[in-house]
Amino acid sequence: MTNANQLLSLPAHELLARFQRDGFILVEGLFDSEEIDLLKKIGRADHRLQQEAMGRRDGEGGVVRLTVRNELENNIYGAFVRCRRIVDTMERLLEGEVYHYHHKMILKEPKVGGAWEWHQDYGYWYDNGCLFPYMASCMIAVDRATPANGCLQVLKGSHLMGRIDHGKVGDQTGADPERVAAALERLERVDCVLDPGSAIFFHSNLLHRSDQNRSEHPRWALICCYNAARNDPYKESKHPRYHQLEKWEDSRIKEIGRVQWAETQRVLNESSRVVHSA
Ligand SMILES: O=C(O)CCC(=O)C(=O)O
Repeated sequence: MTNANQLLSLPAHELLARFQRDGFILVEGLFDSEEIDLLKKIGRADHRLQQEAMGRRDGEGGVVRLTVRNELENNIYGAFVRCRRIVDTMERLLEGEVYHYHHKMILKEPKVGGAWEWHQDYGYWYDNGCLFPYMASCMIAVDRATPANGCLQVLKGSHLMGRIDHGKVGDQTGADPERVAAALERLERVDCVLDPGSAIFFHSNLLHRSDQNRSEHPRWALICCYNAARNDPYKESKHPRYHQLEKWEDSRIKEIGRVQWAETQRVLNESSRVVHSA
């Protein structure tokens, strides 16, 4: 695993060569403890985030829950999506300007969090008018992710297979099981064990999945998804066409997060005072 300093100082061609060979880059400690604590505290207290979460049945009797957003607000989620640490890296990996395609919080709760079938993100995004797989995501661990709580699993090098046909599995769309089985015999499966604040950048054609969360521990993750500006979709779809992404300095995460957390606490205290005095 690369640590954040090594990542930022790697020559562009080395980083790119690794991404092109494996289809992913794991980065330890991309965000520090204050940054990730703010994201966790704000997310856990965010009723709107949780109310707007949608459930998708997983075909194994579980349900995955996630909140997907196309819009960026002046809040901590927006600060992560816009931060240079992610966006500049994405631009190195996708070899040019990127824009925000969407972001999502995965809410994999203890005991009930559902599984994800093997899929490629481009298996879904292909239908959105994106001609090329010049798309990638950065998944940031909010909680520690391990095999026990259903961490992400990836099939190293599988992005080189190109886009695989996808079909329905439960409410999800999964990659053709016959090709996945053959790939599993040939490629290395990697469990992405991540501490809070660590992250994985991954190619949109990389096969990935995760198990249900049968543990006592939540496994939340923020996934920021980008498309290359030169891959502007040829038609409207549920995710946006090209629009310029305003990049923010990394320091904005703490600045905005501290203010948002103070406001969140004020509202929480206010409502607990109302409940107690009722
Ligand atoms: O969180 C996970 O386990 C997988 C999420 C995922 O694959 C996705 O959102 O496309």
